[in-house]
Amino acid sequence: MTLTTHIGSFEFANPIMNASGVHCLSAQDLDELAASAAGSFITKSGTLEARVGNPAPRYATLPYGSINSMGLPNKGLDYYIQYAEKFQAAHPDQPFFLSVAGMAPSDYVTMAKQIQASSFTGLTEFNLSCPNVPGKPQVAYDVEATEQILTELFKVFNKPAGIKLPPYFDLAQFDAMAAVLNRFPITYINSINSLGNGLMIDPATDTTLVRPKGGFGGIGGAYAKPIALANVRAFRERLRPEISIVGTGGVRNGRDVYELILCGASMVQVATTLQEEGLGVFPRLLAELQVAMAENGHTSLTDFQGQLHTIT
Ligand code: FMN
Repeated sequence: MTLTTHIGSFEFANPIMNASGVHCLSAQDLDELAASAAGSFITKSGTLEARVGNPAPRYATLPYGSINSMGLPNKGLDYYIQYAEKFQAAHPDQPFFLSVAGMAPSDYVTMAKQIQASSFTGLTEFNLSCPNVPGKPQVAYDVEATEQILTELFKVFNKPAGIKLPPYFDLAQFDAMAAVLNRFPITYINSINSLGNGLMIDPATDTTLVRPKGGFGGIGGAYAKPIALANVRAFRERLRPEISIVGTGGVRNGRDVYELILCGASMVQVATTLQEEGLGVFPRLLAELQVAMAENGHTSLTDFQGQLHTIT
């Protein structure tokens, strides 16, 4: 059985990795991911300046997942570019992902120029979907703003690029966003970011579980799974076949990984379950994925990737 997968021209030994935001803030975190069973890793979304993020409590474990309002705490883009250059030089055969997020539309172009000028040749993920920075909307809910950002970005950037998207809920949104994405030289999309602006209440105190934004926060974990499957499937049906999909959201076991691939994902990311379980989640998910594949008679990911059956 082989678990090899591809995003653009990059090959990975297996399709399971962290999602940006969990176990990826510092060089030590990233080194630990790189040495783990994961097929690749991605950095925390870096912003132009380092950020401390929102006041605590800003993460809570829920019965079926998590709520977070971290507010993009990170060490700043320079830190992650330096890490990426150094790691790449030491491990040229281990491709990985650099995530970046803008505080304003112009930030994306500034960051793209910096990465373009660096020696990093891996995959850059432009996060257009963070729900947790007070006063900043999730850019990719605005089709025109997204198109403008991508237009400016691809004038200065020609390295492999991915776009992290928020969850969409209406087929017209998939049509509109896919039409825009298809016009740009995008290597992959990543669906989905957290379900933005959920609210959870502590029954003992009638109080919100997180402090920022009056308790509103991004929801991850099992709550996100059906939405993630639908987003991966809907984009796979609409995007140019050369644009790969990273499926993120709701992964708790190997069958969840299998289903995201069945919907069209080439790579699968895990946030909440990694946060709850630690790095041991990767060998567990890999073993469970192989069981799910064997049960269905598959020996490689391409045997079933994108081959969801529907009822006719
Ligand atoms: N997504 C990003 O693109 N950039 C981030 O910096 C980021 N930070 C996160 C921090 C935490 C604590 C969590 C739980 C999620 C964060 N996310 C971020 C979203 C995750 O990458 C992921 O898209 C989302 O949680 C859904 O996956 P899950 O169901 O496995 O949690």
